[in-house]
Amino acid sequence: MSHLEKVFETTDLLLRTEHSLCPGCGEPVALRTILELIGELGLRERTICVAGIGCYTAFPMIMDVDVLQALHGRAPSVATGVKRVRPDAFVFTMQGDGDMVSEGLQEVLHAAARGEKFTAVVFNNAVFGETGGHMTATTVLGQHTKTTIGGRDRERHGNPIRIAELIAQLDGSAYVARAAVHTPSGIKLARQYLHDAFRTQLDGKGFSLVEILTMCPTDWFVPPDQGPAFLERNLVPIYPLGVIKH
Ligand SMILES: Cc1ncc(C[n+]2csc(CCOP(=O)(O)OP(=O)(O)O)c2C)c(N)n1
Ligand code: SF4
Ligand SMILES: [Mg+2]
Repeated sequence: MSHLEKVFETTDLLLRTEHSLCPGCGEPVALRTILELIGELGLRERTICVAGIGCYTAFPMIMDVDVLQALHGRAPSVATGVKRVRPDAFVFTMQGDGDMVSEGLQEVLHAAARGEKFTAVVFNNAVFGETGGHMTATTVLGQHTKTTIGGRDRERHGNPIRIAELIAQLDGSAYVARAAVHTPSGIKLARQYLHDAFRTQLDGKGFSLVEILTMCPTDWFVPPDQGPAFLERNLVPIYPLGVIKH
């Protein structure tokens, strides 16, 4: 094991520290936080992740927990089936804003309204990252993407959707929070919110969702080290961090 691996090794549920995502991407940070918690809560043998399709679809290769691959946007329905058949399992979905909010919005709304007892995790980077950076339903007004070259325009493209607030309105949701992984204190809060969402599921209280704002420097057209500042400046004002429902 190299010195670098020792420094970054925080959980043996992460099989390797190398990944195929871009430098400065926020999704690997979010993944590590999730896996650390699963290890600490002793959920390793009981965990089933249902993955959507986006850059994070590369993660099952480096996660030492069971993963089912869902079609675009359909992870909440697959997770519903898994949790109903295996109520003893710890089930979480891993989706992006494109997958959850653009492609599969009805899936997550209905799962939340039904009060399905799994945890939905959504990495919101406000773009379809994997396919080259097109606008999603969460792209903020003024944001430049491959399909909103002049910036997202309210008249032409509509307003962004705040998925966490939407889910919080539904009676079946028991815990909803929004975090970000662009600063050390942000990661600490993300960890706390994920912990509380996981506990909600373990206590059988209903549907839980944690939205995690993640950096996508590649499709924000900024250098990797500018990602956190871009997130703070452009995403946090539209998507305020904190617990929305508990
Ligand atoms: C050319 C092309 N168009 C569309 C798709 C379908 N597709 C796969 S991943 C993806 C983007 C998912 O975006 P998101 O869930 O936000 O994840 P991110 O990549 O941003 O992490 C889309 C649209 C595809 N695979 N290839
Ligand atoms: S395109 Fe964006 S979300 Fe995808 S790996 Fe690169 S930085 Fe991460
Ligand atoms: Mg995305």
